[in-house]
Amino acid sequence: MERIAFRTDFRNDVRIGLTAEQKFLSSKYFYDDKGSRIFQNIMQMPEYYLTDCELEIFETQKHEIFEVFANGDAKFDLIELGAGDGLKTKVLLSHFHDQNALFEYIPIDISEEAVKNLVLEVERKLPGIKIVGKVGDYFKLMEEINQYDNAKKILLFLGSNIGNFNKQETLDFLNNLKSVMHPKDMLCIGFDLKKDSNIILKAYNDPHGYTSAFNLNLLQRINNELNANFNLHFFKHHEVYDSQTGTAKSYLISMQNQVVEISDLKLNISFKEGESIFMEMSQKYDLKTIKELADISGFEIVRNFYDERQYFVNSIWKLKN
Ligand code: AVJ
Repeated sequence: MERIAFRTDFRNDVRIGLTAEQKFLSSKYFYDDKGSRIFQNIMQMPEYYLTDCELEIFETQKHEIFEVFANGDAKFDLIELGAGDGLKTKVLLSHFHDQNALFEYIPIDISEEAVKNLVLEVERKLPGIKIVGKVGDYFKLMEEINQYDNAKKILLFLGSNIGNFNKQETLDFLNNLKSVMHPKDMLCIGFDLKKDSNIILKAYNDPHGYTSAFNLNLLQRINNELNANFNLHFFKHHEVYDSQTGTAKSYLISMQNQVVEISDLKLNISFKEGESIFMEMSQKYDLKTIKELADISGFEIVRNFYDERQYFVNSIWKLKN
């Protein structure tokens, strides 16, 4: 396993976010080792349908997916951005392996623990598969990806991770990917689709408390890493979904007037009762938006794979001719 050097902007971003008029923190900081573990709990709850849908797509359509990826030549590198525990990807790996595909799997994740476990799992359960795990921030990984230039590249960005980006970040991200892609390369993106708001709200406001713990863990991380004194009991998780725009948003609401000290930043932050910190957005899409997104960022859709209920799509893109 390799560790990619990356500059962490955590301090700066926390300062900027918590001194803004509408306080905010970036959900990309959710994934320390503890946060990654909580996210694995989220993925296992029945309410979080996204994982089940994508797993269903892979299990039922792995043959077609392989045909599209291989497109005649069975040699490629599979690079996964934000691989996490790689649970869903393993279904594909195992099938590709059975097809005697010549591929290398390069999972990249911000959590060292997650990458270590994934590499061990794959080596144990799928012996013979070439795997090189990398720890790092995939926002800064484009040069890294560029090294894999001998074979065709398949870039995987699964789980609707893209939903965490706002419009501009999405376009920047796609542009960056485009700059490291060649005509034969493909990009497979998981998009969560618009659906009944109750289903979405249940996935992000679960009765088990995992989503709440996931959000609060970022305050704990600020306590640990920047010597702050957030009292996690004084904040409550709150979820909203706008069915018109398809945007789900997570907030932490201050339950009382309070002042939090962040020693390392020499900063006191006051909260009014009811004041919110915007924590995360999870965008939901429709096919029209996905087509437009591909089009304006210079891609074309090769094929879309849906689950039975059409809750989710894995959309496979290549560079526009
Ligand atoms: C990992 C970004 C896809 O937004 O659905 C799950 C993260 N947040 N529950 C999502 C998340 C709250 C998740 N992504």
